[in-house]
Amino acid sequence: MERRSFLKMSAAMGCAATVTGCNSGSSDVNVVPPKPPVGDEVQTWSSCLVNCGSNCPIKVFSRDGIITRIEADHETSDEYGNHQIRACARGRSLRSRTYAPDRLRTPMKRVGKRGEAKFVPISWDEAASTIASEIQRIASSYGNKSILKIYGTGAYYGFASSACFDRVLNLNGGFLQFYNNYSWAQQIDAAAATGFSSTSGSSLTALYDSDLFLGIGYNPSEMRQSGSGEGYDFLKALEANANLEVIMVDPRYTDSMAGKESQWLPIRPGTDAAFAEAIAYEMISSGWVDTHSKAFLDKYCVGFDKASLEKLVAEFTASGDPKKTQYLPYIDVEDNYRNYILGEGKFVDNGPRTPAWAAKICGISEANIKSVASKIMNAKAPFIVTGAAINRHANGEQAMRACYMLSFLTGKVGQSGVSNGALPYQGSLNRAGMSGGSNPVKESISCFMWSEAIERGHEMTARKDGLRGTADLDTPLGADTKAVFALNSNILINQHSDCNGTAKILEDDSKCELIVVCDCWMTPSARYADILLPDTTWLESNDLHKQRKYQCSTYLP
Ligand SMILES: Nc1nc2c(c(=O)[nH]1)N[C@H]1C(S)=C(S)[C@@H](COP(=O)(O)OP(=O)(O)OC[C@H]3O[C@@H](n4cnc5c(=O)[nH]c(N)nc54)[C@H](O)[C@@H]3O)O[C@H]1N2
Ligand SMILES: Nc1nc2c(c(=O)[nH]1)N[C@H]1C(S)=C(S)[C@@H](COP(=O)(O)OP(=O)(O)OC[C@H]3O[C@@H](n4cnc5c(=O)[nH]c(N)nc54)[C@H](O)[C@@H]3O)O[C@H]1N2
Ligand SMILES: [Mo]
Repeated sequence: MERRSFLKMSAAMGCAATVTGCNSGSSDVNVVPPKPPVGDEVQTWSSCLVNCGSNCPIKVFSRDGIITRIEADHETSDEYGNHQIRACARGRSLRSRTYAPDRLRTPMKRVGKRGEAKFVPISWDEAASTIASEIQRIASSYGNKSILKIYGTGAYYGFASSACFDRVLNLNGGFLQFYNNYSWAQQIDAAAATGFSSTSGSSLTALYDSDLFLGIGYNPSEMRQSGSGEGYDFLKALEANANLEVIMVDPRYTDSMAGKESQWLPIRPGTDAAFAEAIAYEMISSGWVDTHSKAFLDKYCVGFDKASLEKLVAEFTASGDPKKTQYLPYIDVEDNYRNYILGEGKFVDNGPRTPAWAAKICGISEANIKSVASKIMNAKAPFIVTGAAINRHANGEQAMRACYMLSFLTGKVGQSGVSNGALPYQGSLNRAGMSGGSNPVKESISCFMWSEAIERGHEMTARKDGLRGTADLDTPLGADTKAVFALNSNILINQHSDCNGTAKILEDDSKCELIVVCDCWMTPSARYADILLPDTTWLESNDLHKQRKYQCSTYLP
């Protein structure tokens, strides 16, 4: 009901009441319509499902099906460890989000050129039958590998969630899948190459026993803000350990600092590898590694120096195991970390990774780099974390690996108060959902390759393009992407790289012939839809979620 008509109606009702009052006792009294009873306010539990991943529990109050207010959790007496899982501003504003006036309300189809955002409303029946006939046409003309559902993190529930559309597309013979994610792709591979998983660092409670924290692009107070996130755990650890020295390396001065840091080192974005390598140079060239951590490196690591690689070659050769001997031709004992950092052997032309060399690249002074290096060497229990921002740059994999090395160079990984360099454990509520069925198409492309797949999907292979699920590395996929489903995703234009280049690819509707977008709002990506579907938000849909008592127990460190 619009506010104006509401006011008119209440004015009319007020008048009626007055008239009734005047006529009380007369026989006309019953002509006044009875007021509809106002329902009681009821409270239900839901959770905030924005993709910080914390999934905070939320109390939703409503009356007659209309949300009246939102409250965050305050069910416990709030000792840390059994604390209230208070949502951040995003969780608390879910009522405004749900009732936002710019919500999409009806299915629409494109009438202008692709990207012009000229749409007309259509019925759900027309939307459904158009999508049905288009995916059948495209599958039979180009094959099911030409249909792709791209990455999207706006909703993990309900209509746009994987399950519903996966099911439809699977029943149509399947669709090309993607692997990996925009958040962590490079760091996942960098961590695997270093020997662990990218989110398997020590829990933040280990900070209680540490004397030095080095956060490189680490910002839990902004990325995991609520009571269930590491922002709070980080704060509590700093409170509990007053002796902890906190050094933050970030181009921005962030909420994770805000006076809590001992030192902020602003760095040029994308240059962390140079910073880390110069620290490694200090640790190795000073002889500190030889005296303090060489035994650890010899025992647990491979590739630090020539001797460790020679040992590996001898071991592989002696084993006679083809699974190992197949790698022998690729092992170059000169190609080792120590040579690389010191600029020796085959790396003479690179030169040594000195602080003077790095300072010019990363913008942190030589003196500050040397000081961080000596703090790491002198710390009893250094806790080093490299945040995922470092991986979201060109060559992010190598930058992550460079930073991860610092923890191993200390030789203290595994000791109390020390971490391995990876992100601390991130707790979150498990969400239940229905199954999308099984997909007959087994090939998958990297989540980032979808715009390439529109241009030259037919020639992509495992060897050249990282295609997965094919037996032969050189077998081409054989299909360009002809249909794209962007569900709860703003990746088409906003969140991918090279927006203008991507827009050009999408504008040509002879390349990708069908774009379906499902969102709650008109976004840059939604403008490129052929069929645009409005979605409910999660407070408007029924789903399976756990009760608070179960949710909270999953968060506790
Ligand atoms: N330039 C740049 N690009 C980036 C990043 C960056 O830092 N900088 N970060 C990368 C990372 S880590 C990620 S995870 C991705 C995120 O990229 P996306 O996965 O695209 O995430 P969002 O843009 O948060 O949300 C996607 C869409 O979901 C919609 N949405 C919200 N609620 C609902 C709902 O209930 N139903 C439906 N159907 N839609 C809904 C939103 O309106 C939004 O358009 O971006 C990546 N791209
Ligand atoms: N409030 C909020 N929280 C979120 C999200 C959100 O959209 N809003 N998105 C969620 C998602 S999907 C993800 S993947 C995570 C991402 O969370 P993070 O991976 O932590 O990503 P960012 O917040 O982009 O970056 C972390 C910090 O790194 C800094 N930084 C950026 N580039 C560099 C660099 O080159 N070097 C160094 N040293 N620092 C750098 C940034 O200034 C920032 O303070 O956050 C999640 N949480
Ligand atoms: Mo992300």
